[in-house]
Amino acid sequence: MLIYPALGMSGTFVRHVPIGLLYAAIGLVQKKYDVEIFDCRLYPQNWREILQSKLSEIAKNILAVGVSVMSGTPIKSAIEIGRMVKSIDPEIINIWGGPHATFFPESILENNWYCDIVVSKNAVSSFQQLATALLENSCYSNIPGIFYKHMTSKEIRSTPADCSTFEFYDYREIPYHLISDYSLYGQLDQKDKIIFPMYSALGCPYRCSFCSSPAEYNQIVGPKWVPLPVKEVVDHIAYVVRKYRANYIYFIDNDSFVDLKHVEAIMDEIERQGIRVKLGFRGARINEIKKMTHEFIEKLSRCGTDILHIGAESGSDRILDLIKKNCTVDDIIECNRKLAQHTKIIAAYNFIMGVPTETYEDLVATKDLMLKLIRENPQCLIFTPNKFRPLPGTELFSLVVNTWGYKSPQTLEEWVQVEAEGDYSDLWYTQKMKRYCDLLLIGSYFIDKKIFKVTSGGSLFYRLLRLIARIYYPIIFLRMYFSIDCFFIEHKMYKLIKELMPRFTSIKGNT
Ligand code: B12
Ligand code: SF4
Repeated sequence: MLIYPALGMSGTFVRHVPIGLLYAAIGLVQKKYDVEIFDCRLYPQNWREILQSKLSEIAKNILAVGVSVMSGTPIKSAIEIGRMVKSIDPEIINIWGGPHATFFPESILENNWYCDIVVSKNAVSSFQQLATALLENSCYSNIPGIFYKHMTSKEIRSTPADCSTFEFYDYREIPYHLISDYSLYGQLDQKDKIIFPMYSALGCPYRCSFCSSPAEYNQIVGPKWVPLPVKEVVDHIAYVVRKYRANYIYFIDNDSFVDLKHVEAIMDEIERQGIRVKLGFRGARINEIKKMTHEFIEKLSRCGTDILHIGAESGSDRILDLIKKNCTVDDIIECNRKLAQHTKIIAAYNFIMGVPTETYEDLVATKDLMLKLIRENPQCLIFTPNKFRPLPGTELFSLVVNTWGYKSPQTLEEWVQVEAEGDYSDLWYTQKMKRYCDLLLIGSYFIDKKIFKVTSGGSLFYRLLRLIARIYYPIIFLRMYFSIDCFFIEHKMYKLIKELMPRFTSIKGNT
């Protein structure tokens, strides 16, 4: 049984198809093993009871439970799942995979009795070999990318993963049939959207100093960014449109626009095949948008693109330089003006805050940039800024270790706190900066009036949110404009709401 855990605040608004689990299942389905997927996010209020009874019912037939784990809040529910599984039947093997397992496998096994094996990195083939070894009761210690505790010594042992190539599977191998109802997935209250996440390219050639990708692709032999064959991408789109009535494709590439000709060829093929579908891209950089012509953007728009997630990151040239974004603040402004002319495409900006050496003035510059982007492109979105987290293997990690003696979280419980919206503050945050980060966080929810742009307000939940946004907008605008972060009771209220929110779901208006 493969399980997707409950997520934190971001999971309240976005619930995309758990393709990490579908990919992990590829090798198992090839071998004709029985695989079932359980997605805790579908039952926000009572996933524990439902899972408990399901597991109890079929415990004797379960060889292993596999959980997909991202860093942060998902770890909390993954721990609960592990404990539940072991309390039902200690013989069931509990395996963790996913991004946290890939980046920090040891943190999962140390001092934890509820997880037996971790599968890191290119997981499809390793997971298949592991399942076979477990079924045949044979040794799994030589399978690449596996971490486990030695039976007697309890020492953590591992076999290096083979990371010299990207893991690529033909779309026909993805076992989409393991999910019975795709209409349960989506985002916000966008009821009519059937969203399918998909790759158009793998890897990333850039070296942003805060990001885990450069370390992740370090061992790849050859190019660090590989575009998938155009025909394969578009046939994949046509397949999910035809078979699962998908009407929205989210390209989850780290970066889709390294080679503009590749994207253009995909658009041409979509037009040639006459596929009617909306498209979203989550990986776009300013230096790439700078190269886009109006004709190129028009083609994106004509073929259905309605959103580009763009890494703007900071309003300070010094910080942009430090994090290696290959762009200046003026470039960001110029690109925003260019995109503003294409009204069907929303420019959605990501920001990062709390970067080491960032000053209060840098944060104010970021706020000024946010306001300018909205002023000059009223339809743009400002995503909630990510709080900088030092990830081992990144360039900035060495800086914070050497300068501030930073130690990364050691236990899983500590990793739970490492959330983009978390309340943790690192050694280089002054109280003044921390307060300002809180202002930017709360401000980002309201300042672009996103609730009116991306939701229909059809359900009670979203009608209420819209009302709150309408009343609060003038207050947060003044706070941001004049940088007033004192008596910030809104942040305290936000923290309270954040605790309660994940118990409910507001996806597609179901609360
Ligand atoms: C879509 C997405 C989301 C979605 C959630 C996904 C969903 N199903 O709804 C949303 C929007 C909610 C989200 C939120 C966040 N995300 Co996100 N997200 C992604 C994204 C773009 C795609 C994930 C995906 O589907 N990948 C495709 C699948 C095939 O890959 P995969 O999940 O890694 O699965 C493979 C292996 O990990 C493994 N595997 C997966 N599960 C399992 C289970 C078992 C048992 C086994 C054996 C193997 C296995 O098998 C697969 C094939 O090898 C990735 C970037 C990327 N391109 O991967 C970031 C990424 C996963 N996110 C990231 C981050 C930082 C975040 C946020 C903190 C961002 C934020 N500002 O809030 C939040 C955190 C959420 C939380 N803590 O609750 C980081 C990971 C950080 C980490 N250490 O966990 C990534 C890698 C982006 C990056 N480079 O920084 N995210
Ligand atoms: S932030 Fe984006 S562009 Fe930069 S290295 Fe990471 S994945 Fe690549």
